[in-house]
Amino acid sequence: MTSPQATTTDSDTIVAVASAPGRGGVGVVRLSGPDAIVVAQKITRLRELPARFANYTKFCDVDGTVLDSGLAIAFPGPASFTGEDVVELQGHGSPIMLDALVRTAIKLGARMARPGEFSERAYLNGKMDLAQAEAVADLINAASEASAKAAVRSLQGDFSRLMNGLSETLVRLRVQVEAAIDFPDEDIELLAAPGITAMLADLIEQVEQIITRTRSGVRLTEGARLVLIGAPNVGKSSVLNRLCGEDRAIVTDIAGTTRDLVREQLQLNGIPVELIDTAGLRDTNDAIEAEGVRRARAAASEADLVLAVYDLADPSSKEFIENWLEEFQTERSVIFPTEIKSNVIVIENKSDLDVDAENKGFPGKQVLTYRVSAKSGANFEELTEQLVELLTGDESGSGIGTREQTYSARSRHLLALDEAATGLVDAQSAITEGHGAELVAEHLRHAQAELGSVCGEITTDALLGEIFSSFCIGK
Ligand SMILES: Nc1nc2c(ncn2[C@@H]2O[C@H](COP(=O)(O)OP(=O)(O)OP(=O)(O)O)[C@@H](O)[C@H]2O)c(=O)[nH]1
Ligand SMILES: [Mg+2]
Repeated sequence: MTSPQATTTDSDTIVAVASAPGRGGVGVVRLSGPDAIVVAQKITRLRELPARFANYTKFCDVDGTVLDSGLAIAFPGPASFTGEDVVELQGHGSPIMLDALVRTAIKLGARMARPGEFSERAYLNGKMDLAQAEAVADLINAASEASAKAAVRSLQGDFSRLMNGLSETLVRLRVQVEAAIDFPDEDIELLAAPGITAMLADLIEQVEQIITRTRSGVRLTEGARLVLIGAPNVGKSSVLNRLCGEDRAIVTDIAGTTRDLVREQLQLNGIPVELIDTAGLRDTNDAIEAEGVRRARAAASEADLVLAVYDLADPSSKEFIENWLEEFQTERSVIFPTEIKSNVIVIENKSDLDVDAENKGFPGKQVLTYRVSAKSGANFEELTEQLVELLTGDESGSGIGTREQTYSARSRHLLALDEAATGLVDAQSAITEGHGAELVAEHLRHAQAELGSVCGEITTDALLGEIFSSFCIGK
């Protein structure tokens, strides 16, 4: 575990309901800080709270009124979640009583915890690094079992260990490069030595491999938004129903059936996905349908992946997609210059019909096509794998989340890794182009700072605030 740059200086004792909002069999109030045990002793009226022992007790208000009864468990620091003195009061899961307990703790000197403050203190006290603290929140928010398992792996430090391994190799490389700075007459030759160039090349390869794995992790954690688009009546709603395994959207043979966006949450081999069905795109005088078409276009422009559907038996619907692709790719290329190919998949639907041979394929278009029948379900398993592969970059889209090495990650981590890769590649070019050690060292320093920001060795208060404020209260 890496040691964080600061320990908590906050001497407040914080309190919050740690169990889920609403009613439950059991509800937990958590206290952390220097006065946690004293406050809990006053609430429980117990003279002693032996460490890690489940004390069955009453919980009282400051005036002695009994609010509830339950278990009080003390975890004296540093052997606690936050590293500080922590007490958990486990009462009955009545939201009213839990609130009353929190108010009592506040009257006794504690203050209400901010969202994520328990995890933030755990991080600041070196109980876990930043990527692990984020995994706590990702575990709580996980939308699929695969996402939850991946978050547990990150929480246990799988991702952090990889990052720390990279960081250590980079430190060893930097030692050599920084040493060359002291020999300004020979630094260029020193840097071009095979020891350094091979180490750098190896490091770049490692970072790239980790980027690929991290991308899958980000998908598992953050999910993806998929949007179905196409001419009316091509079978978009039928495709949505097939992928959901349920009749969620209305299907009829009337063109213009779907008007508004239909959103469904589902999992594609463990990846949490929001799939959005849209109104068939066409020019129309119907004000309601026109609004639907506008919404469809807007949804497509914000999608992680667009599923452009056409009807194999209807050449005009294919032509429609061809024209739409031109327009869409131009629009997207401005925002995502490198992603054009991977964010659209063309679905050739109604393969069960006797289709015209001429109507097959997209000659000259660099776009992935997939042939299915929403009616018979033909090819849907393969389509799902293909979608997962497109979303994660993982070639065996079959079970990304079930694999042992998949850990959870966030876009923030991916951006930092990309920046680190850029720093390393820049250092490599600087060596090849015969620049001095100063410049090479500067690129490597940049890469190190980016790697360090993932686990939180190098962070700013603003970044910490942003990360922990998205947690729930009590965590
Ligand atoms: N033969 C065959 N018919 C299909 C298939 N998929 C959909 N259909 C039929 O095509 C018609 C239109 O299907 P929808 O799913 O409503 O099409 P849509 O693209 O959502 O249509 P709009 O909402 O009007 O834009 C219905 O009669 C479906 O039963 C398929 O794979 N094979
Ligand atoms: Mg529809």
